[in-house]
Amino acid sequence: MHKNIASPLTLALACALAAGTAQAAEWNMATPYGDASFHTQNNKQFAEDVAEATDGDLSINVHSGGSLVSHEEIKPSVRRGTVQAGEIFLSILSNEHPIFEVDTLPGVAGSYDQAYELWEATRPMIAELFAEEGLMPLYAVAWPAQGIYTDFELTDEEQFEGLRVRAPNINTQRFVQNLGGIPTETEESDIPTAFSTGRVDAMITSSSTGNAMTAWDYVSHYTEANLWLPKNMVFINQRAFDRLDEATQEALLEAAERAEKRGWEMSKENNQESLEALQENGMTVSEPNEDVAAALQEAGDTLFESWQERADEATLEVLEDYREQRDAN
Ligand code: PCA
Repeated sequence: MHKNIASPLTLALACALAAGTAQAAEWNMATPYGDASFHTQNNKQFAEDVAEATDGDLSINVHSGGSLVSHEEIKPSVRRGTVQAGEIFLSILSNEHPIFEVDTLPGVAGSYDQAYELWEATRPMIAELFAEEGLMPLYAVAWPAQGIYTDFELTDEEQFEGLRVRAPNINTQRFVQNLGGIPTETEESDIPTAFSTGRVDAMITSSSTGNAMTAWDYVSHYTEANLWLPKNMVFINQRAFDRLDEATQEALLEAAERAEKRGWEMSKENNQESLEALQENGMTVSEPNEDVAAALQEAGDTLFESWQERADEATLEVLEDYREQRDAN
């Protein structure tokens, strides 16, 4: 009889073991971008860093290419907590708040340094909005500047007339419209199908996405329009974070900080590599001529004005502060 009654010591040991196992957490991270993307490579490195720093107490499985949930379902899923971490193209949230589209506005941040300053200036507001939904941003990384892919040499603004252009978000669609083109929003992973089925003639995206999606199969020219440097942001479910012990939380935040730094460097390097890859595969890469540059400027000005009309006071102020600081540097 006695044998079946656990001694206090055995009980204590069992509790300790149970607590030990409960501590080891396994998270899923959903991203819409494929394995060829430097963002995905950075996220995988982040997951490795976390596993190593926590001795396996927190492991994060990165599900790339929209394989876990679709792009638009990533934020809702992380909010519900069915997925613990996610990465999105921040400006797909433009319908929710104008702060989410400031990184797809022309004339705001045209270099990596400025894009990073813009992130620092907007981060508090973005973090606050995410916190209201029980979400916590971890890091954001810019894509290389956006340019224009066509299957002809872009020399003249008239060429935009009626051109069906793939765009990654609403603001870029507005921009295409301002140029006289017909925009279609298409996920990165759907780019090859959009071209092969003849749904689009051209696209706006970065050197990186052009390279990852083998743009040379569909188009011949890349015009480095240097429109803007939009960002991806990685964020997590706050409750999932709160369930981690303090040391694990710290390790996670520390790895996130490193991922952000590394990501911006990777973006710069990937831009160079991608521009080379485009050319090696027979594409012509050039800067816009005067006529095209003037048309882009005009379409950009209209875009910026319409954003200003949509934006509330607090958001305008954040942008104004950023611009003052930028111009003082
Ligand atoms: N690549 C992503 C977002 C911006 C970019 O450079 C895309 O085109 O979908």
